[in-house]
Amino acid sequence: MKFYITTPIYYVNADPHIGHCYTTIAADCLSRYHRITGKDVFFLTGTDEHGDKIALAAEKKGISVKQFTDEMSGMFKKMWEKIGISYTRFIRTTEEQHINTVKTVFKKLMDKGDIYLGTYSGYYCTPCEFFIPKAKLEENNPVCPDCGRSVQVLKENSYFFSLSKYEKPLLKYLEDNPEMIQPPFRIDEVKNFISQGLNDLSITRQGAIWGIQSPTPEKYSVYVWFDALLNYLTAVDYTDNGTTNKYWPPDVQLIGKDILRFHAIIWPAMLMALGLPLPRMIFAHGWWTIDSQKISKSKGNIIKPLELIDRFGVDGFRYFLLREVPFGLDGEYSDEKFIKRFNSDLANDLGNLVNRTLNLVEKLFNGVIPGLYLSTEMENLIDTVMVNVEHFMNKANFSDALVEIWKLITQLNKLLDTEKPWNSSVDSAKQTISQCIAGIYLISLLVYPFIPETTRKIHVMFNIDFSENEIMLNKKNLTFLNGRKIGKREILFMRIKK
Ligand code: ME8
Repeated sequence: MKFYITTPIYYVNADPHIGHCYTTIAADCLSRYHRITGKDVFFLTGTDEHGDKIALAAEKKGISVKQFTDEMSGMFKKMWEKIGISYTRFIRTTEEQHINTVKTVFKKLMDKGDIYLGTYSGYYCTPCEFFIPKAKLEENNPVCPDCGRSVQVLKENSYFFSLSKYEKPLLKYLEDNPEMIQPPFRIDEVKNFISQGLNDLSITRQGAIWGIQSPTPEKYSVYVWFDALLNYLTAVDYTDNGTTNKYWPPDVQLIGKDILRFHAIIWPAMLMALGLPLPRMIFAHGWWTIDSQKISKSKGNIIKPLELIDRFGVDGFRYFLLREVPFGLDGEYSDEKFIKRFNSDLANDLGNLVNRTLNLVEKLFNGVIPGLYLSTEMENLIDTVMVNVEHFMNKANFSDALVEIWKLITQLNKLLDTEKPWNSSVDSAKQTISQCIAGIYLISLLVYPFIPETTRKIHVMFNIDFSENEIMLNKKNLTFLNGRKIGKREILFMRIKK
């Protein structure tokens, strides 16, 4: 019943932007969902703090790298607090425990013969932290094939990880376990890449100043990606004996598609070399774009999360990101889309349902919930929605899970429209209202992983003690709602004018 979920650890050379929030909110949503279905969740996120570009960013600011990484890592923590990220562990690659893990793994693989000394001759892209094979470079134009920036020429002694040795075992593993790579359309890309042949990977840098020292006679820095990927092992207390705590292996590793090869090729090969079980699912989501360009610091087309949160609230922000675009595909960001989604789904559908229902409880029943009733039709709909939400959440399909939940919201709004409890007999009004109350309560649980602050607000309006630890997704025992005096009403989502 354990559930281990990770996000990438983010580079600290720039403030968190909408893309970083996207992956982290998605991981938070899955964590919350699995918690309220009774799992023991371990949710890992953190910051990636080594590499020349971090050292350069600190130098530019005129402060020490230590001070810079402390400050920037703190910015990420602050942002996660602001948007309700319920992580279990925030890891930093500059931590002692992590440095030890990297050295331990390095030594182990050296002892095994999977790390050896050689010479690297080729190109390196510092912004991408990527060794570029000669075949990938256009003649006379040595720029990075990924980011288009100029590359550095390197010729130096280096330790190598014998990635090529794992080419066949990895292909076989992916044949046997295709579900490890999600969404399913990504697996061919990974397999094709492996089939073209894997080169051994240079995993040390001679000149790099800011990195973990290799446990070798020469004083080299460990390559940042070799260092960074191992954070997922540090967090589960990897030891010299090769053991971990109960959370290994990861159940879901969320990443953006930009870093799929690192996670779907190098990472599993490292784990195979260590003799550890591989992650159950590596999910590469798409990019938020503007004019079809990836939103990124280097492109300078950043969308600032705090500005959106000021306008739409934390839940408006979370909802948009999880609902607007099927997880896995790219999504073009626009203000208009944001406003439309907010007004139609949150203000009109959910907000109105809650407001109308509680207004009627006040007007018709002196603010006391008038009984508990669910028609067979509504019971069936709830059962179907619960089953479908589970199905979609197991596939990290957030938008379809929300579509399911909204079916229930739409149905209850329809019920109010057709039954018109303000204009019907007391008995009929009781049935309609109590049905809406039960429905809203269940909706408040179903939306909790996505928009937890809204759940809290609904519970306060229902006059229920709100304790996140006690939220459980089951529809049994709603009797505590019966005869309860409701609390003070508030508007959940104010319509936004353009
Ligand atoms: O790659 N749309 O860190 P990073 C969606 N440190 N997601 C986006 C995005 C966008 N426009 N821009 C960024 C690194 N992301 C390494 C990872 S892990 C062992 C080391 C998200 O700061 C997405 O999850 O460049 C992407 O993979 C990640 O931020 C890259 O963050």
